[in-house]
Amino acid sequence: MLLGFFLIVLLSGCSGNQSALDTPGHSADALKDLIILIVAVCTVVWLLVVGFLLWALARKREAPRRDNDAERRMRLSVRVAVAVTALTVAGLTVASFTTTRNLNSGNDASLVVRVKAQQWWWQFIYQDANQQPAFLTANELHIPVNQDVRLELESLDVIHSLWIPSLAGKLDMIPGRKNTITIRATRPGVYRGQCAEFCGLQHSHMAFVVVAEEEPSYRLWYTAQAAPAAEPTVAEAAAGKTVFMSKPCAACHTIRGTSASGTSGPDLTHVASRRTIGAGLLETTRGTLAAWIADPQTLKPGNNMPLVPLTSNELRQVSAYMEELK
Ligand code: HEC
Ligand SMILES: [Cu+2]
Repeated sequence: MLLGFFLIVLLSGCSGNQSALDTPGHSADALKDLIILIVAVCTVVWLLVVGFLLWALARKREAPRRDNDAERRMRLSVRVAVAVTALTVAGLTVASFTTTRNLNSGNDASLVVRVKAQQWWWQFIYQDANQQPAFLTANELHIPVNQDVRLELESLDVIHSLWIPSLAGKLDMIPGRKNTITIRATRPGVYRGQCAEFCGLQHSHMAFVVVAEEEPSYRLWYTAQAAPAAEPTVAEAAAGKTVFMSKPCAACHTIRGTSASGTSGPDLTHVASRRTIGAGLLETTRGTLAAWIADPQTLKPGNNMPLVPLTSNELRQVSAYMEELK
């Protein structure tokens, strides 16, 4: 009963959009096979050891015999045991070496995205065919299914680590260094990525979303993201735009097609098209946008957006503007 309960609790962690055991990703799949192989081998070894231990405990004690036959048998079994152990360890080493070697084989990726990690959010820079930046976005990566995507990983401050358990193993992001990882999703879906290296106060709120989709919908998304921001359609949002441009907001955030061109915060050109704000902290709605702008330091203490004082009218207007940035 109790065992069953623990098993259910344990196994419930095996599926979902952030699981290394539920793997629609090409290299995560290879890693999962490796995990299963190692766990299986270790289970067999453990059962053998415990079996022998129980057998030895239960055995009747005999008077020590010192004949040649018994000694020869003992020597032989020790040799066999050493050989089997060495072979097992060597086998696992080879398996893990070949798996990890094959992980990054996709160097002819059709899509390259530069990823810049910083406390505590992710900037994604989509590269065009000439390897020039096509557009920037944050905390939400879209990829076409069944294609290799090369992520070029950089960090702007401390060491971070990129991990999308459903798609690939993790890789550190080290200041002054460029690491690359190739990911491929084999079925459409929404997966979760997370910083996997403690990087300060809000490390746990440094997540992102990966949306793997069929080529046509990926193309639509790409075209929409590459376009400049939509002009406000209602008066409240238009007033919000004016407020945004006259406050420090514009010094930290870019909204393409406007005079806002700051770079220390996420690009907001299409902020409302993204599923979350605050790097996975809150689902994007008009309400959460307003809550965030009103008091970012209570929602995500220590993050690099200061509280910019606004009147309640200005807050309503700015939130209306943000909500229209689809
Ligand atoms: C000093 C720079 C700075 C100023 C000024 C600033 N922000 Fe930010 N903003 C940031 C940073 C940094 C983040 C990301 C915080 C995080 O997720 O850790 C952010 C996040 C946001 C987000 C969420 C975006 C996302 O995709 O997660 C919105 C919306 C936003 N800011 C709007 C505003 C508005 C509106 C103003 C003006 C009232 C403003 N910001 C002023 C730096 C700034
Ligand atoms: Cu981090």
